[in-house]
Amino acid sequence: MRIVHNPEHHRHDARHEMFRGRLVPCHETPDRLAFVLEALRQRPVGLLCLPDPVSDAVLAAVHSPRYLDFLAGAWDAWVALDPANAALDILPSVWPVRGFRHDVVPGNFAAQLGLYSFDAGSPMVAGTWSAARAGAACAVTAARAVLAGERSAVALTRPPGHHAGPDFFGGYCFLNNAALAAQALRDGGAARVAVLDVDYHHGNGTQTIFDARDDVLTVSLHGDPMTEYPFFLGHADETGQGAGLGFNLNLPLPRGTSAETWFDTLDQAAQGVARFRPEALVVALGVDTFEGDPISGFHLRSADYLRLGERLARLGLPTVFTMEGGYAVAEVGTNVVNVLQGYMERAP
Ligand code: Q9C
Ligand code: ZN
Repeated sequence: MRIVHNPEHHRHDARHEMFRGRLVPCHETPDRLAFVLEALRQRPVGLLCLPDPVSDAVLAAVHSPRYLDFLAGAWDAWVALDPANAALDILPSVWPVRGFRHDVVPGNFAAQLGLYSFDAGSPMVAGTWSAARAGAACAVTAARAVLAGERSAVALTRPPGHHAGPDFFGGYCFLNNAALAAQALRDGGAARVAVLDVDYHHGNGTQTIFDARDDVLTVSLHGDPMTEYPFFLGHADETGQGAGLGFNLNLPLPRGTSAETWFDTLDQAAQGVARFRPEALVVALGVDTFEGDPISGFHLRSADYLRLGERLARLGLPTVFTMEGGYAVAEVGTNVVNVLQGYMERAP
């Protein structure tokens, strides 16, 4: 197993996210990844390596050029609004809802922020673009390792990616690492690729990116969006659009769902993947399904992540993992490495 880790991740280190009328400390912090690296030092389930750089064209296969330009220039534009902004995180506060124009990019940077985002909980700082871009490189490098014959590879990175769409950020995500890995697998010759998202939250960005395509199946099991973030997508009746009809599977579960029910639902997700007969698999691996997670509501325990890894290996597919959520920081390392160890015990 090749483990591609992001040497720039610590540069994405924001202070506050907006939550119900106040700024609260960020959940998505650099120590999340430090704990995974520490757990890997104690249990070396794979070979650690660094990413190869990624070209603009590779990013543009998933994200719109105007969105990529916006991200690349965001920090400078923020400081240009007011030099005092250099001491503040970037957060949006105005959005173009139904009836507003999305085709005209406003000149005002605060307005651009709203055009390209869907929440005020995903701050950007000076190093966010470097960190996100190096993370995308991890995803593509991991996919290419699998194309070159590795059985499995991991994009061990943050910020996470599965909420980021073709031209928007949110949910702590800026570039969709799982989608970039899936696209790299397609471009490298895999005829059909499945993305299986096991994060607590619906993978809305990945679903949107591949919604009209029949070459990438997207499957997500997650907290029911009626009550859980990201709220506005992730229902069971979303099955794809146009040529992609029948190639999206959502399995929403109520907050409070037990590990037993979650694993039964994982079996349904795995059956959906197997029916598609993919040539490769991308696992969007969030461990915010953990019982101790501060922002989520499922009840998996640390030992359950070994089982999850075994279940994923049983699909018998070349696999790329991308690291998504998980905010019980001290346990994130154990839980992520448990998945990888469980996988390796069955698919060395
Ligand atoms: N005060 C991922 O797991 N809202 N994103 C949380 C908590 C946003 C989660 C509010 C949750 C986003 C990748
Ligand atoms: Zn999540």
